[in-house]
Amino acid sequence: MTVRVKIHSTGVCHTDASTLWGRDPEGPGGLFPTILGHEGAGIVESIGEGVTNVKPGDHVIPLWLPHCGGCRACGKTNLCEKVWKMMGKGVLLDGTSRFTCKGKTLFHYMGTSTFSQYTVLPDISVVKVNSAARLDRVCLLGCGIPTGYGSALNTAKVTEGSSVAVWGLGTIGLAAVMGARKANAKRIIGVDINPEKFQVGKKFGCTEFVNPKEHEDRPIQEVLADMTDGGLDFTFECIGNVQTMRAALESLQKGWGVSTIVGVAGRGLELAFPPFQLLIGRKWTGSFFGDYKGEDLPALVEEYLKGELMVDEFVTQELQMDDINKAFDSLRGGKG
Ligand code: CXF
Ligand code: ZN
Repeated sequence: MTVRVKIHSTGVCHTDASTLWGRDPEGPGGLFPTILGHEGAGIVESIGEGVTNVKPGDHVIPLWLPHCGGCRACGKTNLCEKVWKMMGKGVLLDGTSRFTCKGKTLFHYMGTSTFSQYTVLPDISVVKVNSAARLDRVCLLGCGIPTGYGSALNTAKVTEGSSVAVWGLGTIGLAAVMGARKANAKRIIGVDINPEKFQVGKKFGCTEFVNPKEHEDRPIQEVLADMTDGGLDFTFECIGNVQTMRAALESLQKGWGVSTIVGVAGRGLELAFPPFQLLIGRKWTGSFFGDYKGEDLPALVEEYLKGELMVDEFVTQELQMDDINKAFDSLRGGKG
C-alpha cells in the first residue's frame, strides 16, 4: 500500500551529506545511484489501493522511521522490527524501487528520497499534518528538530531547575537546547568551538557558553565541573565525535547525571572510556529521532502553529532545487 507525494520542500540533514561524501553512517546504507533526502514535506498526489490514512490533497511529512504498530518493538520504542530489517537496503518495505532514470533502477534513500519532485512511500511512511502550516518550514520536523528536541524531553527527560550542557550548536544541538528550555532547566550551557554559534544559541535558550578552544590547558570536563559545583545533571552530545561523547559523560554529576548521545559517529568508530565512570553512577544513553514516532509529529506542527515551538529560526538559507549543491557547501562550511 503506497502513496505518491509531491514534495514541496526539503531540508538537508547532515546524514544526507555524510552519505553523499562517502561517509555513510550505520543505517542509511550508502547505496548509489540514489535520490537522497529524508527531511521533507509535501502533498499527497495519489494513493494506492487500500490506503486509508491519507487522501490526495493532504499535507504530509514523510517518515524515515515509520513503524508497523504491530511488532514487539513498536509497543516499546520507535525502532520497529519490520522497518529495521529493511533499513539501508535502498528499497521500499515491499522490496521494490519506484525510481528509474534513463531506464536504470535507482535506490531509495531512508525510505523517503525527498530530493525529488515526486516520491513514493509506504502508507505507514507518511503522516498527515495541519495544512495551515508552511511546508517549507515543517519539513524540518521530518528529522533534525524532533531528533534534538525529543532527546531532551523524551529520552533524557530533563527536569525543572536542572543544569544542562549541549555539545554542538547545529540543528540537533539547538533543538536539544530548546527542549531543555521547554523542560525549565535552570542552566543550559552551549559548548562549541565556533563562537559564531553563541548568538544563535542564546535565541534557542542557552544561558551560557563554553568554547573548548579557550581552555586548551585542561580537559573541558574540568572546566564544566568547576562551573557547576561538580558536574551537570544532563549532557547531550550533538556532534557525533567520540572524544566529545566521552567528555560529555565525564562532565556529569556522579551518582545521577545522564548523558545522551544524539550525534551520529562515523561508521566503525568506537568509544573508549574508563568503566569507573559508570560504576560511580554516571549514566549513558542514546536517542534515535528523539524517541518520537511519526504519529507525534502533528502535535509538534500544532505547537509550531501556536508559536510555542521555534522552527522558522532554524532556516539559514532557502534555495531552489537546481541549487541544492549550494546547500551542501553551506553544511560543509558549518554555515547551514
Ligand atoms: C540518522 C541517524 C543515523 C542512522 C540513520 C539516520 N538520523 C537522521 O538523519
Ligand atoms: Zn536526518
